[in-house]
Amino acid sequence: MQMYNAQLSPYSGRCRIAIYAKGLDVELLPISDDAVKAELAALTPMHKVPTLIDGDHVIPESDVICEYFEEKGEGAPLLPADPVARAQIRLLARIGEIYVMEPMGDLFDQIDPRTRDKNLVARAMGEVVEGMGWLDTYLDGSAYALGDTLSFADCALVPILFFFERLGPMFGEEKPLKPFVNVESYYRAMYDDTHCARALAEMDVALKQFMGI
Ligand SMILES: N[C@@H](CCC(=O)N[C@@H](CS)C(=O)NCC(=O)O)C(=O)O
Repeated sequence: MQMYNAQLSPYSGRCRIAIYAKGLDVELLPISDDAVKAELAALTPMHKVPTLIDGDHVIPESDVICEYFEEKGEGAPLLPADPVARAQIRLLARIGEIYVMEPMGDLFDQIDPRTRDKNLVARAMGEVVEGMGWLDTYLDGSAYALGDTLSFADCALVPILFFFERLGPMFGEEKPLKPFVNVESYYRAMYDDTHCARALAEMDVALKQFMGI
Protein backbone atom coordinates (compact mmCIF):
# COMPACT_ATOMS: atom_id res chain seq x y z
CA MET A 1 0.00 0.00 0.00
CA GLN A 2 0.97 3.63 -0.42
CA MET A 3 -0.41 6.68 1.34
CA TYR A 4 -0.27 10.31 0.21
CA ASN A 5 0.85 12.02 3.37
CA ALA A 6 1.78 15.32 5.00
CA GLN A 7 3.75 15.07 8.24
CA LEU A 8 1.92 18.08 9.71
CA SER A 9 -1.60 17.00 8.78
CA PRO A 10 -3.55 15.78 11.83
CA TYR A 11 -5.56 13.53 9.51
CA SER A 12 -2.40 11.96 8.07
CA GLY A 13 -1.03 11.66 11.61
CA ARG A 14 -4.15 9.74 12.60
CA CYS A 15 -3.50 7.17 9.86
CA ARG A 16 0.24 7.01 10.56
CA ILE A 17 -0.43 6.06 14.19
CA ALA A 18 -2.71 3.25 12.95
CA ILE A 19 -0.06 2.15 10.42
CA TYR A 20 2.68 2.11 13.09
CA ALA A 21 0.51 0.31 15.64
CA LYS A 22 -0.56 -2.31 13.14
CA GLY A 23 2.95 -2.65 11.69
CA LEU A 24 1.57 -2.20 8.15
CA ASP A 25 3.82 -1.94 5.12
CA VAL A 26 2.66 1.41 3.71
CA GLU A 27 4.94 3.65 1.67
CA LEU A 28 4.36 7.31 2.56
CA LEU A 29 4.24 9.67 -0.42
CA PRO A 30 5.00 13.26 0.62
CA ILE A 31 2.74 15.87 -0.97
CA SER A 32 5.40 18.48 -0.22
CA ASP A 33 6.78 17.20 -3.53
CA ASP A 34 4.94 18.99 -6.39
CA ALA A 35 5.04 15.98 -8.70
CA VAL A 36 3.50 13.80 -5.98
CA LYS A 37 0.83 16.46 -5.37
CA ALA A 38 -0.07 16.50 -9.08
CA GLU A 39 -0.21 12.70 -9.07
CA LEU A 40 -2.69 12.80 -6.16
CA ALA A 41 -4.85 15.43 -7.90
CA ALA A 42 -5.13 13.13 -10.91
CA LEU A 43 -6.28 10.24 -8.70
CA THR A 44 -9.07 11.92 -6.75
CA PRO A 45 -10.98 15.19 -7.15
CA MET A 46 -10.75 15.61 -3.36
CA HIS A 47 -6.93 15.68 -3.51
CA LYS A 48 -6.61 15.71 0.25
CA VAL A 49 -4.17 13.90 2.47
CA PRO A 50 -4.31 11.25 3.59
CA THR A 51 -5.30 9.20 0.56
CA LEU A 52 -4.51 5.51 0.53
CA ILE A 53 -3.66 3.44 -2.54
CA ASP A 54 -4.15 -0.30 -2.31
CA GLY A 55 -3.65 -1.88 -5.73
CA ASP A 56 -6.24 -0.23 -7.99
CA HIS A 57 -8.18 1.24 -5.09
CA VAL A 58 -7.94 4.91 -4.16
CA ILE A 59 -9.25 5.58 -0.65
CA PRO A 60 -9.42 9.16 0.71
CA GLU A 61 -10.52 10.28 4.23
CA SER A 62 -8.61 9.39 7.37
CA ASP A 63 -11.54 7.71 9.12
CA VAL A 64 -12.34 5.58 6.08
CA ILE A 65 -8.68 4.60 5.74
CA CYS A 66 -8.42 3.56 9.40
CA GLU A 67 -11.60 1.50 9.12
CA TYR A 68 -10.23 -0.07 5.93
CA PHE A 69 -7.04 -1.09 7.72
CA GLU A 70 -9.14 -2.65 10.46
CA GLU A 71 -11.35 -4.56 8.06
CA LYS A 72 -8.36 -5.91 6.16
CA GLY A 73 -7.58 -7.60 9.46
CA GLU A 74 -3.82 -7.13 9.42
CA GLY A 75 -1.89 -6.24 12.58
CA ALA A 76 -3.15 -5.29 16.03
CA PRO A 77 -6.89 -4.52 16.23
CA LEU A 78 -7.70 -0.90 17.05
CA LEU A 79 -11.38 -1.52 17.69
CA PRO A 80 -12.55 -3.94 20.39
CA ALA A 81 -15.31 -6.52 19.76
CA ASP A 82 -17.81 -5.01 22.23
CA PRO A 83 -20.35 -2.76 20.41
CA VAL A 84 -20.61 -0.35 23.34
CA ALA A 85 -16.82 0.12 23.45
CA ARG A 86 -16.77 0.57 19.66
CA ALA A 87 -19.44 3.26 19.91
CA GLN A 88 -17.51 5.02 22.69
CA ILE A 89 -14.32 4.99 20.63
CA ARG A 90 -16.08 6.35 17.57
CA LEU A 91 -17.80 9.03 19.65
CA LEU A 92 -14.48 10.26 21.07
CA ALA A 93 -12.91 10.31 17.60
CA ARG A 94 -15.92 12.21 16.18
CA ILE A 95 -15.93 14.82 18.93
CA GLY A 96 -12.25 15.42 18.22
CA GLU A 97 -12.66 15.52 14.46
CA ILE A 98 -15.91 17.46 14.08
CA TYR A 99 -16.17 19.65 17.16
CA VAL A 100 -12.50 20.40 17.91
CA MET A 101 -10.45 19.95 14.73
CA GLU A 102 -12.93 21.49 12.28
CA PRO A 103 -13.25 24.88 14.01
CA MET A 104 -9.54 24.75 14.93
CA GLY A 105 -8.78 24.50 11.20
CA ASP A 106 -10.13 28.06 10.80
CA LEU A 107 -7.43 29.32 13.18
CA PHE A 108 -4.51 28.33 10.95
CA ASP A 109 -5.08 31.35 8.68
CA GLN A 110 -5.30 33.60 11.72
CA ILE A 111 -1.89 32.97 13.27
CA ASP A 112 -0.46 36.32 12.16
CA PRO A 113 -1.86 38.93 14.62
CA ARG A 114 -1.46 41.68 12.01
CA THR A 115 -4.02 40.14 9.65
CA ARG A 116 -6.16 38.43 12.27
CA ASP A 117 -9.97 38.55 12.06
CA LYS A 118 -10.86 38.87 15.75
CA ASN A 119 -14.52 37.94 15.27
CA LEU A 120 -13.61 34.80 13.36
CA VAL A 121 -11.07 33.84 16.03
CA ALA A 122 -13.57 34.41 18.85
CA ARG A 123 -16.19 32.28 17.08
CA ALA A 124 -13.77 29.45 16.22
CA MET A 125 -12.16 29.47 19.69
CA GLY A 126 -15.59 29.32 21.31
CA GLU A 127 -16.48 26.24 19.29
CA VAL A 128 -13.10 24.57 19.94
CA VAL A 129 -13.41 25.16 23.69
CA GLU A 130 -16.94 23.75 23.69
CA GLY A 131 -15.73 20.61 21.87
CA MET A 132 -12.80 20.28 24.28
CA GLY A 133 -15.26 20.42 27.17
CA TRP A 134 -17.20 17.55 25.63
CA LEU A 135 -13.99 15.53 25.26
CA ASP A 136 -13.13 16.27 28.86
CA THR A 137 -16.50 14.86 29.90
CA TYR A 138 -16.27 11.72 27.82
CA LEU A 139 -12.64 10.80 28.60
CA ASP A 140 -12.90 8.64 31.69
CA GLY A 141 -9.35 8.77 33.08
CA SER A 142 -8.29 5.47 31.50
CA ALA A 143 -4.68 5.07 30.36
CA TYR A 144 -5.83 5.37 26.75
CA ALA A 145 -8.94 7.12 25.40
CA LEU A 146 -10.81 3.96 26.26
CA GLY A 147 -9.35 1.26 28.46
CA ASP A 148 -5.70 0.25 28.49
CA THR A 149 -4.97 -0.27 24.81
CA LEU A 150 -4.53 1.96 21.80
CA SER A 151 -7.67 2.42 19.69
CA PHE A 152 -8.97 4.50 16.79
CA ALA A 153 -9.93 7.17 19.31
CA ASP A 154 -6.26 7.69 20.23
CA CYS A 155 -5.22 7.75 16.57
CA ALA A 156 -7.71 10.57 15.96
CA LEU A 157 -7.31 12.54 19.19
CA VAL A 158 -3.54 12.66 19.69
CA PRO A 159 -2.73 14.73 16.55
CA ILE A 160 -5.67 17.06 17.26
CA LEU A 161 -4.51 17.69 20.83
CA PHE A 162 -1.00 18.36 19.54
CA PHE A 163 -2.45 21.28 17.57
CA PHE A 164 -4.67 22.45 20.38
CA GLU A 165 -1.68 22.71 22.71
CA ARG A 166 0.66 24.29 20.14
CA LEU A 167 -1.85 26.82 18.77
CA GLY A 168 -2.86 28.12 22.23
CA PRO A 169 0.22 30.31 22.81
CA MET A 170 -0.12 31.76 19.29
CA PHE A 171 -3.51 33.13 20.43
CA GLY A 172 -2.43 34.28 23.89
CA GLU A 173 -3.29 31.09 25.79
CA GLU A 174 -0.04 29.73 27.24
CA LYS A 175 -1.52 26.60 28.81
CA PRO A 176 -4.66 25.83 26.79
CA LEU A 177 -5.03 22.28 28.15
CA LYS A 178 -5.08 23.37 31.78
CA PRO A 179 -8.89 23.79 32.12
CA PHE A 180 -9.41 20.31 30.65
CA VAL A 181 -8.01 18.11 33.40
CA ASN A 182 -8.98 14.74 31.92
CA VAL A 183 -7.82 15.68 28.44
CA GLU A 184 -4.52 17.04 29.71
CA SER A 185 -3.59 13.94 31.73
CA TYR A 186 -4.68 11.73 28.83
CA TYR A 187 -2.63 13.68 26.28
CA ARG A 188 0.53 13.71 28.47
CA ALA A 189 0.24 9.92 28.92
CA MET A 190 0.08 9.39 25.16
CA TYR A 191 3.75 10.40 24.91
CA ASP A 192 4.47 7.05 26.64
CA ASP A 193 2.91 5.16 23.75
CA THR A 194 5.60 4.38 21.16
CA HIS A 195 3.35 4.85 18.13
CA CYS A 196 1.75 8.09 19.32
CA ALA A 197 5.13 9.45 20.43
CA ARG A 198 6.55 8.72 16.98
CA ALA A 199 3.77 10.62 15.20
CA LEU A 200 3.99 13.48 17.74
CA ALA A 201 7.74 13.80 17.13
CA GLU A 202 7.14 13.87 13.37
CA MET A 203 4.49 16.57 13.78
CA ASP A 204 6.81 18.59 16.03
CA VAL A 205 9.54 18.59 13.34
CA ALA A 206 6.99 19.48 10.64
CA LEU A 207 5.48 22.33 12.69
CA LYS A 208 8.92 23.83 13.34
CA GLN A 209 9.62 23.68 9.60
CA PHE A 210 6.23 25.28 8.85
CA MET A 211 6.86 28.10 11.35
CA GLY A 212 10.44 28.55 10.08
CA ILE A 213 12.02 27.85 13.49
N1 LIG B 1 -11.80 14.88 6.32
C1 LIG B 1 -10.49 14.69 5.76
C2 LIG B 1 -9.69 15.95 5.94
C3 LIG B 1 -8.36 15.89 5.19
C4 LIG B 1 -7.75 17.27 5.02
O1 LIG B 1 -8.44 18.30 5.17
N2 LIG B 1 -6.47 17.28 4.68
C5 LIG B 1 -5.81 18.55 4.41
C6 LIG B 1 -4.44 18.58 5.09
S1 LIG B 1 -4.62 18.64 6.86
C7 LIG B 1 -5.57 18.64 2.92
O2 LIG B 1 -5.19 17.69 2.27
N3 LIG B 1 -5.79 19.82 2.36
C8 LIG B 1 -5.53 20.06 0.96
C9 LIG B 1 -6.76 20.44 0.21
O3 LIG B 1 -7.82 20.57 0.83
O4 LIG B 1 -6.63 20.60 -1.00
C10 LIG B 1 -9.83 13.47 6.41
O5 LIG B 1 -10.26 13.07 7.51
O6 LIG B 1 -8.92 12.88 5.84
